[in-house]
Amino acid sequence: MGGSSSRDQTAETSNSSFFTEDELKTLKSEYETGGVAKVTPLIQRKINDFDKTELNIAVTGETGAGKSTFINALRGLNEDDEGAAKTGTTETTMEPTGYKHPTLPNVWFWDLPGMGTKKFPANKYLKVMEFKKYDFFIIISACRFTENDVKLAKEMKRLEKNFYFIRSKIDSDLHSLRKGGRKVNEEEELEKIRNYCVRNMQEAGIPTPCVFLISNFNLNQYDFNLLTNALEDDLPSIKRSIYILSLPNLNVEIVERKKKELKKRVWMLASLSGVLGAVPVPGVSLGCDIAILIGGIIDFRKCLGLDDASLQRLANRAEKPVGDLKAVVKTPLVGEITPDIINRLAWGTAAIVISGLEIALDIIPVVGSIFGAGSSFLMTYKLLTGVLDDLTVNAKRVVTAAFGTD
Ligand SMILES: Nc1nc2c(ncn2[C@@H]2O[C@H](COP(=O)(O)OP(=O)(O)O)[C@@H](O)[C@H]2O)c(=O)[nH]1
Ligand SMILES: [Mg+2]
Repeated sequence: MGGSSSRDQTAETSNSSFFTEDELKTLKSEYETGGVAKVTPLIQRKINDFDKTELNIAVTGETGAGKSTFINALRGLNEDDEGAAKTGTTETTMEPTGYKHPTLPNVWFWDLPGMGTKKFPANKYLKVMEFKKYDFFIIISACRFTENDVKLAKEMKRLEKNFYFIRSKIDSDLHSLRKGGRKVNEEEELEKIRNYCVRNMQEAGIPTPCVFLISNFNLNQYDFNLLTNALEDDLPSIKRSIYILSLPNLNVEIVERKKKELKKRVWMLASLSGVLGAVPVPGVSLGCDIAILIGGIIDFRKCLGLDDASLQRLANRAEKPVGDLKAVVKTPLVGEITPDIINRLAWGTAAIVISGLEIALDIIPVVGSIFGAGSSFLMTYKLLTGVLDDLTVNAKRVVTAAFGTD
């Protein structure tokens, strides 16, 4: 990959909990000396970190390269959707333009004008663009990468920023090759384009560039998955989590990856519920905090693209009636969350103590000992795990209905 690969081994562990091994050790020792009162602020601080962390993705390249179209595609937006970036304009602004993620308030995509236009000589560019702010850079080109692209990449390397090259409009390359009914070996042609870009950059002084071939009109094809894997590997743990949740729902693999990240949120919300304790709600006999539970359900369904607005956007992208997607959603969890639905969820949690013990023994004895079996922690954990499973199954059905892959 481009810049320095900074996978933080220590923070990321094999457990699927929200806390790292080190944090769990700290929680345990603090608990032993100071009880729940001492661990509560630690848990709350971690949740705050999670909620506050921003992800800023910069996209740069010459006018017409496909920056705006790519930013829309990453957000699962069509050009005429609300908040979409205008495409096909030749106007270039001097400043980076920020675009919000449709569901995650802390995720921003930045459209940066290409470097080296007359308005924008290289030295001035690097100053104006506030490089520090971005988590990584994507440099897009629709044909060969220019001297300026390379200059920019070298500068990023110097600043230890990760950068990735995208060669866009691959669909139209293949389309041109197929003109007149010519038979084309797609793999071979893609390899040729890749090699051409790589050679082009090697000559300009980047010895091992990684180039991803992409069609902004269909991210499910070509190298988009490889790109997301590379990005994921290079991001530190909390940002990685947010990045995965920000991905458009393109296929069942992405839904599954999101589920894994949301599982950490189950831990987070269960811990929060555990330290806050149970809040009794009239008519619902449930030993946990209902507000946390409902908040979790709403959050999960947004992240999995099951809220109305997300379904509509997906339908637009897939060019299918939204009714076709809604027809495969078979869970009461997408409607209004009523006490009745919560009660139904809680049904069958009589075995809570047993599965509670399983969790405690199997994954983290610490949290088990802090919160105790039958506690608000375990109840929330159990209910949200069920919610997540149910929503994931439905989200997979929806992407399959949208893009017909599985
Ligand atoms: N065929 C094809 N056209 C694309 C692709 N990405 C962008 N375009 C088109 O290229 C033109 C310029 O794209 P735009 O996103 O506005 O480029 P920007 O100036 O870098 O923001 C528009 O007409 C887009 O529809 C792609 O992957 N494939
Ligand atoms: Mg643009």
